[in-house]
Formats: sequence, C-alpha cells, structure tokens
Amino acid sequence: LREREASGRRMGVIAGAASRLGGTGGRVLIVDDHERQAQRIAAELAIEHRPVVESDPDKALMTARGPVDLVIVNATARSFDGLRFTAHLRSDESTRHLPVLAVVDFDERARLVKALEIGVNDILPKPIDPQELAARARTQIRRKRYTDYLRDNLDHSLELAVTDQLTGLHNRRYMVGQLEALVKRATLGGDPVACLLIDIDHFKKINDGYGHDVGDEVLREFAVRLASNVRAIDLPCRYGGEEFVVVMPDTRLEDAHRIAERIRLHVAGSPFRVKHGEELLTVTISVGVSATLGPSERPETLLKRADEGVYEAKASGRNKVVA
Ligand code: GH3
Ligand code: MG
Ligand code: MG
Ligand code: MG
Repeated sequence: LREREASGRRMGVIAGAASRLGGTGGRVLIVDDHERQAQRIAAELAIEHRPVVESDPDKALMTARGPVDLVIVNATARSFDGLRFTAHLRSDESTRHLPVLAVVDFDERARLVKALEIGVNDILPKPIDPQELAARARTQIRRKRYTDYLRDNLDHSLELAVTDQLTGLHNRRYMVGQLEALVKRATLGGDPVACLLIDIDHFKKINDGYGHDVGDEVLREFAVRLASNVRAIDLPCRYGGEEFVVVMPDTRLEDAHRIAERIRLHVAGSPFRVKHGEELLTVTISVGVSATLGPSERPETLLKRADEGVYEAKASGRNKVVA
C-alpha cells in the first residue's frame, strides 16, 4: 500500500511535469497481471506520460479503444496470453494502429520471435531498465504521433480531391469515377443507371445584376436544395460552373424524370434568399435526363443524352425537364 501511495504521489507531481512538456507525454495502457512489475512500469512512465494499468485483457481491449498512445503488454502473463491479446488489438479496426511494446525475457527466444511475428512494434526485455523503458516508449509514441498526423492529412487530401469546395457536393472527378463503375455494371446486365444534367437558367444575369458573390450564394443554396431532394443512394455533384449532375444508381428513366421534376419545382417554387435575406431571387433550372440503354452504353453517351435534354429544355423556354 505504501508503495502505491508513493507512486500515486509521484504521479501527481509528474502529471504537472507532463503538461509542462507540452503534450510530448502520452497515454500508456499497461496490460499486466503481475502487479509489482506493472506498478513499477507505471511509476517510471508517470515521469513523462499518463499510465493506466489493466490486469484483465477484456477490460484492457475496451480501454484500448479510447484515447491511448501506447500499449505495453506482458508477453508472459500468468492469467492471460499477452500475444493473443496483441493479435486481438491488431484485428480490431479501432486499435490496429496502436504501437505495442511486449515485455519479454530475453532468454525466451521462441516467445520473443513469436511476439515479433505477431506484430509487436518493439520488445522490452526483462529485467526492465528504466531508461530503456523511457526511450522505447518515447520512440513509439513519437512514431505514432507522426503516423496519426500523416493519416489525418491523407484523409483530408482524399476528401479535398473528391469534394467541390464551393458547394460541398462531390466534384466532377468523383462523379466520373462513380458513373464509370455504375455504367460498366449496368452494361454487364446489372441495374440501370440514370443521370440528370442540371443547368441554372440565365445564371449570367444573376452574376451581372447582383455580383459574383450573390451568384456563389445561389450556387450554394441550390446545392442544399438539390441534396435534400434526391435519395440517399443518389450522387449529387457539381459538374462545373452552374452545372450539376446527379448520378442515380438502380434507377429507370421514368423514376429519374419524376425526381428531376420534383427538384425543378422545389427550385422554381420558392425564391432564393440572398444577401443575408435582403434580396429574394427567383431561380429556375433546365434539366436533361438519361438512363442506360444497352450493352454498348458508355458514361460519355449517357452524359451526352442528358446534355441534349438540357439543350432542348433551353430551346423550348427553360424551367423544364426533358428526358
Ligand atoms: P443559360 O440559361 O443559357 O444557361 O444561361 P446562363 O447565363 O446560365 O449560361 P452561361 O453559360 O452563359 O453562363 C454561365 C455563367 O456562370 C458564366 C460564368 O461566369 C458563371 N459562373 C461559372 N462558375 C461560377 C462560379 O463558381 N460562381 C459564380 N458566381 N459564377 C460562375
Ligand atoms: Mg451552363
Ligand atoms: Mg450555358
Ligand atoms: Mg446556365
């Protein structure tokens, strides 16, 4: 008990030290049923990190799903198999990236090799040397921070690559990729794909009359109305400028036509509020609709027929849907 009180006091001092270090400290989960060894590791790590000890592997797996930066597991625990525990960590999506240090006796070569094979990031040989523990833990946490940073950046870049920045809809590149896959599937005997091409009527007049910023506001408001009037499976995208495409999987021409009509009415039916509500603008759209016809269909031909629909809608007075 005295030992625990001492380490508790030490942790209190240390928590302050860790925060002064400006976040170089990490949360370390120590999975060990050997209490004395676990407390010794925890006390050493508390100088720099926030350690937590768990002797039950099931509880440890739950804890590992939370904010943890490093797992230290006793590979020769008595009441559970530390390597099986590591394999569990590796098989769970939310914990598979966690660095793992395995505490193992250096003489136990077979166990050591098994630990490395199972994918522990490093070995912590017994008897545990405090400085070695600190160095190995720090290295793993630093590496994790870096890979987390790279992963976040990659996610962000991937998101940017498929999103239209003005409206938040999918961009043209993403749309083309999805359309290619869906049309291919349709031509191989799969479900039909439909496509809407939407062009805002006299958009140039909005820009000329109210300014480019108001034009942008209209595009954003249109994107909101568009997204709220298609189904969850549909892909509303900004095709470029004031043109939009909706790719509709598993959809027949008649159904696409009906949805296009609903969008048209929802746009023309109530004016757009722009300039913080000061100005009300009536906006209309012309829509061309197409759907896959047969085995020779290509994404380009599908888009071309939708474009011909738009042309016809414009020629016959705008604010129309032509299939
Ligand atoms: P129509 O009814 O025949 O489609 O006429 P329109 O004026 O809509 O068509 P046009 O293609 O002549 O003009 C489209 C305009 O959209 C021209 C371009 O400056 C403007 N535009 C393109 N991208 C943007 C944008 O991101 N923001 C704004 N505000 N305007 C844009
Ligand atoms: Mg246009
Ligand atoms: Mg035009
Ligand atoms: Mg236009």
